[in-house]
Amino acid sequence: MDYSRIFEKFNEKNKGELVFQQAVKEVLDDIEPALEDHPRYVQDKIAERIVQPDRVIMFRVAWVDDKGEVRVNKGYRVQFNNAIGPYKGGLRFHPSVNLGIIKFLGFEQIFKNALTTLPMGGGKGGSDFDPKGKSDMEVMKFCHSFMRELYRHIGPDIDVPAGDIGVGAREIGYLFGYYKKIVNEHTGTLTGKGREYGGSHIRPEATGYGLVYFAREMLSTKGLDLKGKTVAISGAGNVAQFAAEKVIQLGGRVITLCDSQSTVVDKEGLDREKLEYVMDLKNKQRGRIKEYADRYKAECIMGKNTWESIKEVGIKIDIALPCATQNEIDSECAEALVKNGAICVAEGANMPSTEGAVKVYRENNILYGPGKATNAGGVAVSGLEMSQNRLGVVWAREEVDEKLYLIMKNIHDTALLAAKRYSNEGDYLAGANIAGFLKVAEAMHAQGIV
Ligand code: NDP
Ligand code: 2IT
Repeated sequence: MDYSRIFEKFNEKNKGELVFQQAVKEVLDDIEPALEDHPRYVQDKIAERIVQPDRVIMFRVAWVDDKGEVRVNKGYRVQFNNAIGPYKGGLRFHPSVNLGIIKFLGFEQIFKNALTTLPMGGGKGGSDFDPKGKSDMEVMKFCHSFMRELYRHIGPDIDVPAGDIGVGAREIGYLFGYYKKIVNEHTGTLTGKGREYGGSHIRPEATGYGLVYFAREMLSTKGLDLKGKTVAISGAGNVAQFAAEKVIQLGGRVITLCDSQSTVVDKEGLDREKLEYVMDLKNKQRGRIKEYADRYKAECIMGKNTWESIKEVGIKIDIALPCATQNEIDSECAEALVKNGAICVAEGANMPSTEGAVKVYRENNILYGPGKATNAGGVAVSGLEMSQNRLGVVWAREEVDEKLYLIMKNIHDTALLAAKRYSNEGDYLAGANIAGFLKVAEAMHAQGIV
């Protein structure tokens, strides 16, 4: 079987969609030994089929801004694969969003969701709408217009969207309110809802907490823990905030955060009070992270993300938690991480490391946890939110947190086991790709050629 042919053909058919190509290559590179071991998947052309979305929905989103001017954005929902459950995945609102980005995210989501062990297929959506600088009224009008089209394609057993970059509690509220209004049903068709109207405890915290639970498991395989470790985090949004909270709770020292404008470096480390300030600044005032530096006399590096800052000024760290966006760490930043003492990189963002960066981690035996395993806590608790909505119950905070921890530990152990069987011991990336793929492949095989 010539696997490079599969990728070449895929590339020809998906020209210009570079991040989608990157995500697919990463998976195809790793699953070869697992495919060789399962001739039925080769015969069924599972690899060729899994890289093609079931369905791509694109639509116009027209809305009126506060000045009365008509605005037009693009809307997307990619329903990638529902072999193991309804399509499930977030919505991203960011000016950079295009079809290739949504396809890459939807593709990653298939394997991530499979790893959670919950019955969720893969999907993703979004818009090139930029919530930054918009009033609440404008965000509401946009969300309502977005849902005016999306509602007909989603449902609790069809496709269940949630948040991602630029889509948090406020946006989910507006999206859900409009959905409920037009279908006249109060069902769990979106997750990440407020707790007052069907949301789950721990969903806001889940991605960040889950990430740190996973990092702790990785460290424990080397007899290490988080206590006293210096941690660099990128981003200052949902994932970064709660990753920081859990690191602080477990005795680590968080010294960086960033946004798309600057990085702040606080050598003393964030504490509860400083983190509460960040949460208020970002989630309520919707301000810039450099205001943190002004308030706490921290260093502020303009125009650079956390990793470029570490490369530029040389900051000693033990653990790196990229929690901003795709390809934020390139091979040079990865080299700088190694040089500055990093022993572990665990990804809160989706595909934050370039192919070159991953190569550097592998060559330097860095404990490397890939996003589709390490950030699966968010969608896992979304799955738990769906379960609670279906049952009409509310689980206690402690119960959901315990379930989240067990899911993260299981993903960790599953990835390690698959890596040992089919790839190199300790290669979490290969392990996660293989274990996620095998589950979906078996479901696709069982369901025949559809
Ligand atoms: P948010 O919108 O809450 O926060 C994103 C943060 O990253 C912001 O601080 C943003 O800065 C920063 N950022 C975005 N782009 C860049 C950039 N190019 N350079 C530097 N900083 C940047 O999103 P989330 O925290 O929800 O998502 C972060 C990552 O985690 C994404 O990759 C997402 O796909 C992934 N993820 C999210 C999950 C969730 O449950 N929310 C679950 C699993 C993964 P600014 O405000 O200036 O744009
Ligand atoms: O990338 C992701 O896993 C998310 N943005 C969360 C998806 C979800 O459905 O909760």
